Amino acid sequence: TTQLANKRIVILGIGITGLSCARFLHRHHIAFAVNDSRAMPISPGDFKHQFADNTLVLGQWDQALIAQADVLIVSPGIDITTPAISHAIAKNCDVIGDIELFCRLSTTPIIAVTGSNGKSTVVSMLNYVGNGLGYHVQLGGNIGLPVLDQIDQEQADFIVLELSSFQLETVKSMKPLAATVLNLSDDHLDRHKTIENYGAIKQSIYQNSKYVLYNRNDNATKPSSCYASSQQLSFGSEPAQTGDFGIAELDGVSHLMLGDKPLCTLAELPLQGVHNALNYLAVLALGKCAGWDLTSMLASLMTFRGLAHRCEVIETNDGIRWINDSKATNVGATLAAIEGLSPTLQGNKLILIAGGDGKGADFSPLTQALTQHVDYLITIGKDGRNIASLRSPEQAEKTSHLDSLSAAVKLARTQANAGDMVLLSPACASLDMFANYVERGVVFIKSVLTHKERI
Ligand code: UMA
Ligand code: ADP
Repeated sequence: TTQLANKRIVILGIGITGLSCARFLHRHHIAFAVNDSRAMPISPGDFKHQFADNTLVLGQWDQALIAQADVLIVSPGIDITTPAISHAIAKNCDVIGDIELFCRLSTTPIIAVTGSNGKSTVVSMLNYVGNGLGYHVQLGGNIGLPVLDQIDQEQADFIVLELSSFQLETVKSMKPLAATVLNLSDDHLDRHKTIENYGAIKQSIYQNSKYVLYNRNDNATKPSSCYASSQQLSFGSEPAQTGDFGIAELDGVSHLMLGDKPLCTLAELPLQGVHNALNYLAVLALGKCAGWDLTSMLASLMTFRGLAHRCEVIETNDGIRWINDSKATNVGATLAAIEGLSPTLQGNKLILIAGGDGKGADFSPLTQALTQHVDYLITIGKDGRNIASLRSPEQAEKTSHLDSLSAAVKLARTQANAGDMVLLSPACASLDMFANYVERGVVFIKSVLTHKERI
């Protein structure tokens, strides 16, 4: 931490990340100031209690404070191109995030995961498997565990980092042991503007990584030529070459494969759907890069249950398959849910509840799935009508826009019979109607269960 001594440090944002940065600096007796543009993200009394006489400025960007900073530690949700901030940043100011600070201070080998979808699932599986194998593995980043909260603990064997595009924007000196971009689909374009820009930010995770893992089915994840010095390996949904991971039919049964070596059947894996098969392959490939034993990883993966709000089945006794996929906050996740789950319908109906804040995304990649696999579409939220407009004119009677999620559940209940599936997979962020995707998922579950009690 000597590199921070005598520097004027300003933390922008006092959410989960800002608080962890403040706690870290305070633990190390390094002075700092905090600036948050919202009126009351923390009470001044609480701040003083935790951080003594360090400065707190709330309610607006303090351009004078920002202008005199040597180091600016920016929270991921804050766009530094915001004029009030960008104009104030001095030329020689070191603009970083908590992840960059962690990378400068830690020597723990990093397994770094990004992508539009599957990050939390993949990093949770890696954490589960690595610890199950007897390694001391830490988990941090966008999953909601700020890394600086972990840095002063006993050194781990590995740290698994879930990294968002927002976090990658301020990372400069990370040298991962292994890094992957799982996939790329429209997301966060309200901030990153173009898919090309968003993709380039995601690919920066490959910089200085010993091993680079990409998705053969998604060209945007293939490392651009500037990352050619890393050792590359890949995963994909078709048979793979030696050293790569894939899926192959052996005697009519689908298997996860390493080259021509079968690893296990898809049917025996706890998480179903092609997207989850790819997630398993990514975990096995990253674990292999870390030197973890493949057979032990496979055994461990058999007991990993999925995370809540990701294609999660709600237990009811009404015979309807209610699925909570509230974490589907972009088009790619909803497409994966519809395509992954519709083969299990076996002639029954799929009723989809979608909509919310689309974050500037183009919904048209959903058109085929919405017209061919979805029997009844119920939309909600700010951009719900844009999704509804993708249905064909003949489907107008089986397309409704409603103003609440509980009303959507009620309508779904009138449309569904035993065996049918009702899927909440919004393809949108929840922030126009809910605090976050967790609250949206909880409201959905409660509405489904309340309904059940009335039956
Ligand atoms: N703030 C301002 N002005 C602004 C915007 C924010 O002052 O214009 C302040 C807020 O008042 C608040 C603070 O900044 O006090 C919040 O900072 P933040 O938005 O960076 O949120 P954190 O609480 O620090 O959480 C962040 C990630 N949030 C975002 O990227 C938006 C969390 O990911 C992450 O878990 C956490 O750091 C720990 O790493 C959330 C997320 O939605 C789950 N991520 C996106 C996603 O997964 O799609 C990228
Ligand atoms: P992230 O952390 O990237 O948001 P999650 O594991 O939380 O990823 O899953 C988010 C959403 O994406 C869920 O709806 C989930 O079902 C879906 N999903 C998970 N893995 C994939 C994948 N490999 N491809 C597409 N969608 C996926």
